Order: sequence, then C-alpha cells, then structure tokens
Amino acid sequence: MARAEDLSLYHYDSCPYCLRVRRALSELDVEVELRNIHQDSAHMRALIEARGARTVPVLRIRHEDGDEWLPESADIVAYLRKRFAR
Ligand SMILES: N[C@@H](CCC(=O)N[C@@H](CS)C(=O)NCC(=O)O)C(=O)O
Repeated sequence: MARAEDLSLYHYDSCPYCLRVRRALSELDVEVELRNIHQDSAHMRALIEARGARTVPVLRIRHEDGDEWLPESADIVAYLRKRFAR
C-alpha cells in the first residue's frame, strides 16, 4: 500500500459520500491521513475556515505554494484514479 503524505481526507464514518472516497482509496491501495470532523473539533474548524462549510468529503492536497481543498466525492475519486490508477 502506498501512503500519500501530501493528502488528507476530511470525512466522517456514516457519510455515504465519504464512504465512496474511502472505497476508492482502498481499491487503489492508497493510504491517506483521515481527518474525522466528528472526532476532532480542530479538523472541523479547519474545514469550515477553509471552505466556509462543513460539507464532507473534502480532500486537502498540499502543494509547495499552498493547500488545495478539493470537495465533491466524484471529483475526489476522479483525482485519485487519475493520479494512482495502475
Ligand atoms: N455532492 C457532495 C455531497 C456531500 C454531502 O452531502 N455530504 C454530507 C454528508 S454525507 C454533508 O457533509 N452534509 C452536511 C453539510 O453539508 O453541512 C459530494 O458528492 O461530495
């Protein structure tokens, strides 16, 4: 399993759109840091500060010139497939 150190997924367990993303990660055999917004209020605050909303899933992508916050499960899965599909 590959670990993508530049990625964090904001999510929570019972969210079906989050499950869609976690399944894609599992299929692609990629591990990312999971930031559960219901278990850690700091993650919830950071998400709301960056996005202005608490909607998940959101994939945080670290670039050299700053962070990108990618919402929408279908867009996140497309990004992951494009980057990690073998
Ligand atoms: N179109 C979005 C839907 C995301 C969505 O509705 N997430 C729900 C949880 S499953 C949510 O965060 N709702 C709370 C809110 O939007 O404040 C996607 O596919 O990611």
